[in-house]
Amino acid sequence: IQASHPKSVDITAQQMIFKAELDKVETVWDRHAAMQPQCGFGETGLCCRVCWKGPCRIDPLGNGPKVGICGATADVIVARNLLRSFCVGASAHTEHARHIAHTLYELSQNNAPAYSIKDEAKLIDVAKRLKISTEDKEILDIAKEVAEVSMADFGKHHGEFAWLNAVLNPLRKEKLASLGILPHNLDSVVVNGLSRTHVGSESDPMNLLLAAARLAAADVSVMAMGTELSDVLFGTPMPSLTTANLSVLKKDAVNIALHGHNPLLCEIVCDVAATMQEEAKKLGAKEGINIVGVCCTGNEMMMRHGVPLAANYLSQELTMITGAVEAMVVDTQCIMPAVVETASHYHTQVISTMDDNKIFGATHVSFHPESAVEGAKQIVRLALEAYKRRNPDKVDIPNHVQQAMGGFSYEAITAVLKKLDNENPIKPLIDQIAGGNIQGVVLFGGCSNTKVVHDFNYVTMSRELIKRNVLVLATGCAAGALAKSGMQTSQATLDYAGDGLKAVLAALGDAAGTAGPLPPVLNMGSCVDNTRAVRLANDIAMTLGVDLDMLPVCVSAPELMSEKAQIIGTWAAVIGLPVHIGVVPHVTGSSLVTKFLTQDMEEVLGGKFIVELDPIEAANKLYGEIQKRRQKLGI
Ligand code: NFS
Ligand code: SF4
Repeated sequence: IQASHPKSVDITAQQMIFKAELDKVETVWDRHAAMQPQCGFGETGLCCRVCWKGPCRIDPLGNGPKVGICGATADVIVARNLLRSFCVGASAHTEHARHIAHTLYELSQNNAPAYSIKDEAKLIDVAKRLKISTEDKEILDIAKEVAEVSMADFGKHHGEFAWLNAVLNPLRKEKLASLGILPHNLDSVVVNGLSRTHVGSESDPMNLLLAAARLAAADVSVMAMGTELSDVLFGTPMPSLTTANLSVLKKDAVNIALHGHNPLLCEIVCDVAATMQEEAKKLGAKEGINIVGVCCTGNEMMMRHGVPLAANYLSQELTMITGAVEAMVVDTQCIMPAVVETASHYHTQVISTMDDNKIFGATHVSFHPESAVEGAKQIVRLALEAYKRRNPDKVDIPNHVQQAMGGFSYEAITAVLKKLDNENPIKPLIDQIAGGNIQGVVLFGGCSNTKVVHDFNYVTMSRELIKRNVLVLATGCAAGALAKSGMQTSQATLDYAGDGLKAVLAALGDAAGTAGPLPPVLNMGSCVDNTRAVRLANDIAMTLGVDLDMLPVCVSAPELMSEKAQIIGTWAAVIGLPVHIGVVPHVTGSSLVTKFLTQDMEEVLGGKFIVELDPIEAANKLYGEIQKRRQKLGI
């Protein structure tokens, strides 16, 4: 099966790729082409730069040295590189969650005036799961305790790992404990992982892989913290209709693209922009200020406020190619350094906001919880200034507005199910799975990657699976791709779903009170929000009295690239799920590591990686895994 375009199947992206050529602006695809052929040592994971005796490289074809200068084998080098990458991915999640927990704490001390507890019920629910008593306590006191227990998890050296207990089901915890890979906190597993990769430290590749599994269990815990505390501060998402793709930019508005990850920034910019609409209109922008999202910040705002999503990772530069973006406001993660160069061809102001994530060439507005409103005002003013410099001749905004429904948090899904069975909301879902109307569930997550035609695998695989009555969940750039391609609409259910799935989604749509069936792809949010799906899966598993390794549930990251996506895929396998990836990971230089990840891991943990580059074949393989698990369950 061939994609309709060599670079992207997002038609608005195709238009802007064409415009980029006319405007003589380089894009990520040009840089990808210039980088070919890519280094075979790097691709196979066989390049070691751990110490300055190196770099050392092992020839994957067996010619030349078989070990590094220190004697490290291919297996050691590959396992060490992998663990290092995972440490970086986990660190990114850790800093994200730490920031939010810290803000919650500051709020409880009245030091963060821009923030408030938007969802008290969620706070109480989180407190309970963290085993914090809430009786007769003021809400701010509960917030303080939740923040303190969360922050303590980062550096805990004894006692309970509170978020791990809240996230992993008891059976999985037992399993990890029996393997000696139950982590005790968040920060030291990362430090431990890094220290083991120092020159002359661990040279047992299997033990390095176990360290990676332990790190992954910590990572899933910290991601849950990030998501759930964000819900407390900004509200738990509920379904709402919005639009997606580059058409969401408006010719007659001051367009501000919010890009990055942490809702701490974008929430306040949204609030402040709402109060500055008149200033924009005075400048001649008839439609005022138009906020759009890019990447996971976009997902966060789409989920909670129905803010339109302009782009996922690979189309981030293309937002500016429209010539209509006044400001690209970024915080951290997945921001291509190239955005500054792209912006320089237009009037776009790139604004960085985090003191520890500066973007070279951008204007920096230092953003802090204590002074968030002032910071946000400054940002919006910079956008208004930029609007005066906009060149109308360079503006060309695609016109293919795509509807999308977002907001399917765990709570939102449970609320719909409650309408069918208030006592036991998970039962109707289990019944449909057991009866076969829903064959299984596939969670799509991860990035976009120039090695894959942008959005193509997501669209192709999801359609293929939906046709076979597999319910699809999505987060991150996967959710973005599937929003932009129309897969988060009632129409997509009518067009693509198999009969069983169609009937279920129609019944759920009735229960939810939506105009038609629920979409066949339920958007669960940003990348960090993957744990929303874990909670749902655990509910199913615990009701059935089994662990996740028995459920007909799979994960797919068919266009992944980042280290965060790598560790997410790893925890999904570590908690017992088959994980498809559509890009060859940098491990093939070690047969031991490759075999562990794709085979042996399944025997020990129940989950494993499936590498398949062809999207139809990948859908077939996941469907096969689902059937295997249905058989094990006897359904
Ligand atoms: Ni997650 Fe991939 Fe980035 Fe979000 Fe997108 S690239 S790992 S999905 S934006 S974090
Ligand atoms: Fe080479 Fe060993 Fe140094 Fe790696 S750690 S660069 S293999 S000498």
